[in-house]
Amino acid sequence: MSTATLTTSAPQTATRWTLDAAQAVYDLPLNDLLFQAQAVHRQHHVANTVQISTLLSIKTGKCPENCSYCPQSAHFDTGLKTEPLMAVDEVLKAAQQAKAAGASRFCMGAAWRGPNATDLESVCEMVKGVKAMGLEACVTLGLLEAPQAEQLKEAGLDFYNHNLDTSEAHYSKIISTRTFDDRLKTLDHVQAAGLKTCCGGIVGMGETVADRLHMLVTLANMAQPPESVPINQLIPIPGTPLEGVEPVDPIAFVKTIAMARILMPDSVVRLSAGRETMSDELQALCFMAGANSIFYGETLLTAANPVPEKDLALFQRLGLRSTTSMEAY
Ligand code: SAM
Ligand code: DTB
Ligand code: SF4
Repeated sequence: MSTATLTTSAPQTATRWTLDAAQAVYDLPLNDLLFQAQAVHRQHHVANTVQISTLLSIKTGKCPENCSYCPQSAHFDTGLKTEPLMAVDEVLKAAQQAKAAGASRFCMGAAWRGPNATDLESVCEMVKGVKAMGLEACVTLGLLEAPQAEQLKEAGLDFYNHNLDTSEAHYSKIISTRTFDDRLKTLDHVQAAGLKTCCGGIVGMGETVADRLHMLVTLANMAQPPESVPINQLIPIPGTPLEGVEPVDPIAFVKTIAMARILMPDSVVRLSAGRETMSDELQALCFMAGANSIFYGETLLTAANPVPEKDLALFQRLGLRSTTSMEAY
């Protein structure tokens, strides 16, 4: 299949993409690509503002899935300290701190194939508490059935994070315990329940440029493209099958961000995992390419992220401001 399915129902914009069309834009000289991405960005978003989300791992490790990139898979020995599902009040304490630090969204991640009924009830309590603080709530719990998505919606959830992670063709080289189709089904349930989707992927897992573009084209051609598109750079985790993979060329990474911006003009594009090892200059290029969200706080789920002070200094140097107040820091 050289193009993703074209859909006509409820499009977010009139734009629909083929792989060839995306490749032609990708192949433009870098300055032309960045210029186009920045132009699209300014037509659809407020320039120089960045939305900030803070992550918390509410259940850590011992995951039955075998995602080759993940420190939390029970299939690999990564030396990770595992933790059962956190108590609701502990999670809400962390949410309060994230709010005080200036986050506008609190994202809770659990290392499950999918939640069971008891765990989902606890997560719904967490969502209600986070919403009561005036924060947006996002969770990422693995595969969901339709009634589970509806239950989360009723609890007040705003976003469900569920990444495609890579192209359909590359997917089975990275994960064998579930299929690309399983992921799409969960996204359908999430959207049918009226939740917003946060869905993107990882760059740097040995995939080709065509794989990256194919993933983005698949997202852009969804009846409703994801409202939020996280682009992660692989954090190579010792003990995982991908620990020694060739690092991605930083310019190719910037070009991937620019393509996400051009293919999904209305979506918020999040410069996600991997910022810890990125220079300020590389991050600046990513913002120029149309990234307008980050994860904020010194830990992602289990891996390191820049400390808040470093991000605030970067924002100041680049003249960026958060879409919420960061005065608390
Ligand atoms: N278990 C749920 C799932 O897989 O959907 C939620 C948690 S999972 C850790 C969320 C996302 O984190 C993955 O889809 C992947 O994009 C990202 N991720 C995990 N490990 C990563 C790594 N080493 N480098 C970059 N991104 C990573
Ligand atoms: C996403 O795309 N990236 C975040 C969030 N969604 C859940 C997670 C990144 C995880 C990086 C590895 C870790 O912290 O364990
Ligand atoms: Fe489990 Fe999610 Fe990690 Fe895959 S990415 S091993 S599903 S926590």
